[in-house]
Amino acid sequence: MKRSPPGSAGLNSSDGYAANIWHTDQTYMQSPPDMTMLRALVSCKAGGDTLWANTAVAYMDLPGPLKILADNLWGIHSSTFDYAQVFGKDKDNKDRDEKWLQTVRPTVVEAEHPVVRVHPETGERTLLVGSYLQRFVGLNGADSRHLMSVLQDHITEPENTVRWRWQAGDVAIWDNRATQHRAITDQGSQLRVMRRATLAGSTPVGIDGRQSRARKPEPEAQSSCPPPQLSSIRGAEDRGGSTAASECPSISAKTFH
Ligand SMILES: O=C(O)CCC(=O)C(=O)O
Ligand SMILES: [Fe+2]
Repeated sequence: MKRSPPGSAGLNSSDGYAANIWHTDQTYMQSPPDMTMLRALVSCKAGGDTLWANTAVAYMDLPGPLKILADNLWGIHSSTFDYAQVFGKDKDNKDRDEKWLQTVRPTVVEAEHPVVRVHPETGERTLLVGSYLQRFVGLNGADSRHLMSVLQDHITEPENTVRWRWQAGDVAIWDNRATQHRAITDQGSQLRVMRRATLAGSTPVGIDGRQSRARKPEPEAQSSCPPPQLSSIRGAEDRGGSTAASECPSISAKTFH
């Protein structure tokens, strides 16, 4: 199984970008991170909470016909989608967003995943969609968007979420194989500074045993990436830099959402 490189990065509200659309981290990778850790360095007096949704319970609670539909779907996830372009502070500044995207994601990375993933440790079925999903295999963009919002609505039902109000020093660790999350950017001009790190991930497997596959870059190019070095997380955080070789798809400190 291919494993993605781990990474670490800082998130500073003064940069004007926030991860404020529901997503599972880095699903454009063939092997998205298994776990993400987020630590608050500077928290807000009010606002700036984070929400998580349980994608295993969401699948379990789907009505039968929707389960059958989801069981048979695969999704194409792409790094070209960037939530910050939609909800960034300066959302009309396309030039700046384009440049930012070029810097943090110079390589377009795409992967095909089963919509229903079998959790490698618990055996639960989880829904693998989120904001990097561009379309479903065999469906056009319009149909994909409708269907995606049906699934997302189930995933993000309030009963299926938890919300954390951050205090400086808090650390959250989540299973990226069974959750989605998003920031709530209601802190106004208050500073919010976070540090994050991801752990290398395993390749998702669908209910029929088929594994996710890389679409871009070509699988050969991806396989030349070095194996993950968990010990490099700390060093990268200190440098504010990347843990992966520059030609590898999961490249820069700001790509890891
Ligand atoms: O800033 C947040 O609350 C969420 C950040 C996020 O999406 C992540 O660290 O993966
Ligand atoms: Fe994220």
